[in-house]
Amino acid sequence: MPQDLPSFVDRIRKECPEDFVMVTDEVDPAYEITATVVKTEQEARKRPVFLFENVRGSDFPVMTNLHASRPRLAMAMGCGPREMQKKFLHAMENPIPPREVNTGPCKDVVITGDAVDMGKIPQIVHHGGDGGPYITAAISFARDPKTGVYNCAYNRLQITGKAETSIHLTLGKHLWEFHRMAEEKGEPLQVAFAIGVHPAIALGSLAIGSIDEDETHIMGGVFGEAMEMVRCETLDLLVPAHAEMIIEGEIQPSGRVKEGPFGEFTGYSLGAREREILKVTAITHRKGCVFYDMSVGHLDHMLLSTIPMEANLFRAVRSMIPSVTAVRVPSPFTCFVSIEQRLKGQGKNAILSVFGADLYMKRVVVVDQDVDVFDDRQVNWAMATRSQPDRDILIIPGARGSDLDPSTSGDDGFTAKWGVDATAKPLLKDFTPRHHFPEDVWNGIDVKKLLS
Ligand SMILES: Cc1cc2nc3c(=O)[nH]c(=O)nc-3n(C[C@H](O)[C@H](O)[C@H](O)COP(=O)(O)O)c2cc1C
Ligand SMILES: [Mn+2]
Repeated sequence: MPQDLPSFVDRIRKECPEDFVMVTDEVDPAYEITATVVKTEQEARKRPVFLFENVRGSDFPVMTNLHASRPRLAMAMGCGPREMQKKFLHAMENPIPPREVNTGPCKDVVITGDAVDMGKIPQIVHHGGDGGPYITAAISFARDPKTGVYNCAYNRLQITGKAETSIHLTLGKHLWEFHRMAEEKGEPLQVAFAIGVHPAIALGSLAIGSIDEDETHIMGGVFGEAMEMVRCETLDLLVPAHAEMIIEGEIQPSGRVKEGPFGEFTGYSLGAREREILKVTAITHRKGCVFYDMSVGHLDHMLLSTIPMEANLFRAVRSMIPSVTAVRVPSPFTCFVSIEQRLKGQGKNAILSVFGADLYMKRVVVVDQDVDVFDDRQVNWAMATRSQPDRDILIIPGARGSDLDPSTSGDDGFTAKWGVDATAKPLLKDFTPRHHFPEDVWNGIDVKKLLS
């Protein structure tokens, strides 16, 4: 399977031409790209892939919004939109190690030393109030200083100099932990970033699991074959050979730089913070490289990240409750779970499983299997009619969550968490009955005939 972004976009252009929009007029990288995506979704209810050919101040065209459609993501995974969670779980459980190759398109152009200039890449500002231009689609590749195991994640970079950026490391996440280990020894942490990749790589990087789970193997699992990787120019690291662009650098063991404000995925802008510094040592890219920009906080971002999150949460709940039926992450920090509750107490166990499996989760609602977690009305109905707040709400004070949750402001992610056990008590089969009809009456009504 082709492992690059342009081949996948060519498929979209051929198979669903209405899903691709080329903008040839010059656009301003400040606000105009993100605003175009958001206004198109709001006014026309359309979410095409955009290619802005002519971006002021840069030779690179900019692509965005590729991940804003579940059918497109499903196409990249080679399955239907409803099978994505299962397919991703299969990739997590059947990882395929990468294959090192000698070279690849990401090495067409190699820029090192004084020639490195972050000012040459598009200087994209996403929302009003942002502190400056950001790279929002950079996928980090780094190795555990102790075990050598790779970790991958999206980490945003604010361009702060010719060969310098800040980096946002969520407190308590894996790259943050790597950096802590390196910092303790007074050493920089080598990190390479892939920008502009096939969605299989984007999805794999967002796998949630143990620090020992290697996301490059999960990327292979999603591809269904080993991912091809090449050696960096200035670092002892491998990166995807078919990426559009690679940025190589080192997170400094000391010093911080002002980062932000930035319009976060939560829909809020948080103020400026002091963050770690990345010194850029090389930029390599494909000839004719398209610079990918993630429309941060919008569907491009939100749809992409929910599939890996839901797959992991399903795995976690299933390890405790074999009869789990569905898991959904409908909005930031929130999870809905449905279970076929066989024994009293499994509703609460489902809440505990979710909190144990994902740092970001702060609110969990558990319902019975007759409630569709993909229908918010049904979840609300179950909460209102099957739970008693004094009995069924579980509050966990003083835990750790996302440092980007504005309600923990000032405390950077030190948060309470809450779960609602909205399953029927003691068990659904013993609960007061729902509306139903005698089967022969129901089956005897021919709606098609009535309406014809
Ligand atoms: C577009 C996008 C941007 C993100 N930006 C950041 C970021 O700046 N810092 C961060 O720590 N996580 C960010 N994330 C979330 C991480 O990539 C995600 O939590 C990842 O699974 C963490 O990897 P880990 O579990 O291996 O630590 C972003 C995710 C997406 C989809
Ligand atoms: Mn990880």
